[in-house]
Amino acid sequence: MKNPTVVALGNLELSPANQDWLPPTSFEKSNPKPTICELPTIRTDEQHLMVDFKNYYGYRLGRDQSCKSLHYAYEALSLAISDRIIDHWKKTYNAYKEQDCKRVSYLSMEFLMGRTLSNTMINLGITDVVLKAMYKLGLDLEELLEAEHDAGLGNGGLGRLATCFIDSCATLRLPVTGYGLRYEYGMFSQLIINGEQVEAPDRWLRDGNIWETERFEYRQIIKFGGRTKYFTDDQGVTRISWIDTHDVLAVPYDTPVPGFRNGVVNTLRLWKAVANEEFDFKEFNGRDYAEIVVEKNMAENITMVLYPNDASENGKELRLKQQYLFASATLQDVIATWIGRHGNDFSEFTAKNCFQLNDSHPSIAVAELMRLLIDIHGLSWDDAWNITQNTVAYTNHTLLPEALECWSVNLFKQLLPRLLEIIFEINARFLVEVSRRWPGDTERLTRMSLIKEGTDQQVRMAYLAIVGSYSVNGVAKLHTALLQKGLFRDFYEMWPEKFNNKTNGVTPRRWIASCNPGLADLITATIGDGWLTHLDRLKNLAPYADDSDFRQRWWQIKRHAKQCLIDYQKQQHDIELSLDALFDVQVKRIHEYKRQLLNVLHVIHLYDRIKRGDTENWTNRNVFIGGKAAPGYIIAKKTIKLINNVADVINNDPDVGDRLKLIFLSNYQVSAMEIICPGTDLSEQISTAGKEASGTGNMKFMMNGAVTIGTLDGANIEIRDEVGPENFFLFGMTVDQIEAYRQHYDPVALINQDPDLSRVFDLLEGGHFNRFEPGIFDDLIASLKNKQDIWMSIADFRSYVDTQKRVEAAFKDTEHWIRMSILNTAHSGKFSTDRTITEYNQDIWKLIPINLSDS
Ligand code: 26Q
Repeated sequence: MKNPTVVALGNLELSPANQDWLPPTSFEKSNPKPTICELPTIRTDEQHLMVDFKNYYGYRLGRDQSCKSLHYAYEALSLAISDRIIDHWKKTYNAYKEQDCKRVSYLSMEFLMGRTLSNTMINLGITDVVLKAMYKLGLDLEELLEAEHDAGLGNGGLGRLATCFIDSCATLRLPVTGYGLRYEYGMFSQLIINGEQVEAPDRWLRDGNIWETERFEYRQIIKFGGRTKYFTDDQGVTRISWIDTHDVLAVPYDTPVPGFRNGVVNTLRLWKAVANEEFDFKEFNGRDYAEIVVEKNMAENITMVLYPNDASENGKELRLKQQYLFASATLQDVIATWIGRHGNDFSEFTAKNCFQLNDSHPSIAVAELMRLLIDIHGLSWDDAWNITQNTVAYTNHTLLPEALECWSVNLFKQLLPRLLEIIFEINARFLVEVSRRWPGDTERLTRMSLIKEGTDQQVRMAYLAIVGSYSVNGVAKLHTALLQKGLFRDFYEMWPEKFNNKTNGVTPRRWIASCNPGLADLITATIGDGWLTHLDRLKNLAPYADDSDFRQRWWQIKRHAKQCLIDYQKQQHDIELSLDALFDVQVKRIHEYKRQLLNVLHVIHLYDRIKRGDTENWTNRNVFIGGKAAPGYIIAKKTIKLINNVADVINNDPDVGDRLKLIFLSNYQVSAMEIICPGTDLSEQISTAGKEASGTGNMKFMMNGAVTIGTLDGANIEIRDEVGPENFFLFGMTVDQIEAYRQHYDPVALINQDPDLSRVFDLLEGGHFNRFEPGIFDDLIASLKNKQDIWMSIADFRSYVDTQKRVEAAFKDTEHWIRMSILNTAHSGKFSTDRTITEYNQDIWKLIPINLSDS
């Protein structure tokens, strides 16, 4: 029996498993329908907003005019606005519950949210009224928005994609809950000291986080360590229990996810690790009480920090603990809700649930779901496997083999002994299936085994995800094709029907409406406001590319955004930038495959031309490069140092002037991109073909009217298909050419043959950019000249430089450039996450959009 009082109080479902935790209450007996649960309607006009703001500011936060920090004004406004979501949040939750609809749990170790306030106002459709209310209070809304700290719970593309996805799911009225981890420290802040990256901790929660609600009542117990014990139950069945464990609590923090003006508010649920204070007194065993309390609190370290690697695995024990706590807490939460409604009957579980795994990071969920169904809920292996294999779906985000996570079997045995047993059993049964299909093919068995043999046996987490799921998708057409041909070839041969493509997207609410309001207003004034949820309607802008009035307005908006970017970089550098120059931008994580070095080689080449007086028909250019390097990635950190040293020389050379500037944008993060992408003319997407799975920055730039210079890689290919080759600057080798060329790649010969490139290397090797730091770039230079260099920057140099020349000529013809800019926006409709999510739903999830009026 459910407890109606509690249901009424929180409007949230409680599973029987959770009911032990409830505080004693007398509401139910005394007042079966307590009126405290009937919320008064809150009006969102200027007057009410102002009153609520003042109440929060003065009473709840206890501030007055003497307070110098804008943070509290930001908080007061956010509290007033979050009050306007709560009722919808409960209604959405109740609708899902009452309609007992199929649901998706989106499992992502990262949610790179950035700021929340502006986006929330846009989705609620209240930006104008808030602006006026704040104005009447003598406050500048812009300044309040700036006071919000970024929630940087992610490394880059994958984490940001998760956040765009949940925005689109709510907008499309789909019952999708985001599940993640609530790291105490998000992505580090990047300081640049003497040209080098220095990492500073990001305590994003220091000033509190008004958007989240702790829900201790839904905490879950997570086991670590211990051993397994076999026993016979009262039905005579052999069962297994996992005992002598060290337990940790996972406590959820919920954040509302409002859809775009549709009354739907979904949930993002992030888990925090907390010490289990229920001491087993035997554990004291004569030990010091304080010592034990401290030891117990070590549990909280599990969610202390986001790992800042975005491309290679590092095998740290704490990371495996994070993955398991995350997967286990999430699955237990979903199963508890299930049992609350359906009891122990799992026959419909698959029809009503899907777990979408954002990369293989949470793929331990495959084994954990098996454990929960078999050990805890008493299902047979076959029934549990049938449920697992038809409920889990996996998205891959990388083609780099070194980024595929593997865990040492020994570590697994020690930390998660029961899970390892299950993985071995899954593998044994899977290999039987493979050998039936390909008898005698032992090499294939070795290749496909979930366990990589060797002195230190390893569990291949991506393979576990593939074997345990019914759908495997890549994130751009090329990426999916390459997975099928390369990394996952054997699995594709075995299960072609599992594989599918879902090209990434970005949400136009944040990446146009919120970050570029001037552009959004012009678009709406021209084609109406339907584009915000039907982005393909942007194509109706295309005819306006021929309208000179429209072009002028378009250019004014672009120049205004460029000025904002100039002002933004002024906070970091004391450099004067020309507004008329071409704004050439590459912002993304620093990685060899993304080839920031190729960009630098081009900048040095331009500098060399200026110094030689080769400046006829010159186009002035401001080159911006920004991004963080994984702290242990030496070459990436050196690349940052090189960019800063080259910038120092160029920006201080009086011969150069406005012709060329190089700016390293430090601490690149979501809120920075919101300023950068509207102010960009040229988007640099220059990865080695076949290495960038998709890219999503490329889509943000395109939507905001930047033209791309790019290789045929990831989603660049689809961007070019949409906008047409005449509005895209293509360069470089294709995947096939790169692979064929690898065998006889000779970068030194290429340098010697090309006078431009030779001069660039003369400058680099002559120490022109490290006069007082001899030898510091030797390793970078050596990596570029190495025949084995897999990123092959030198192979694409000539083509890149020639294409940049075409860019310069195109930019000189301003009217032509504006046309290209308009057409890029006009043809960016495909890259809305509304389209991506619609495809996930049609092909993988099969959810029915919720109808709130039915409840
Ligand atoms: C692995 C092991 C240990 C610690 C951390 C990690 C780790 C963490 C994050 C590995 C990878 C990531 C993130 C990867 C990522 O962001 N990939 C990008 O995903 C985007 C969205 O699909 C694509 O557009 C990019 O092309 C892809 O690089």
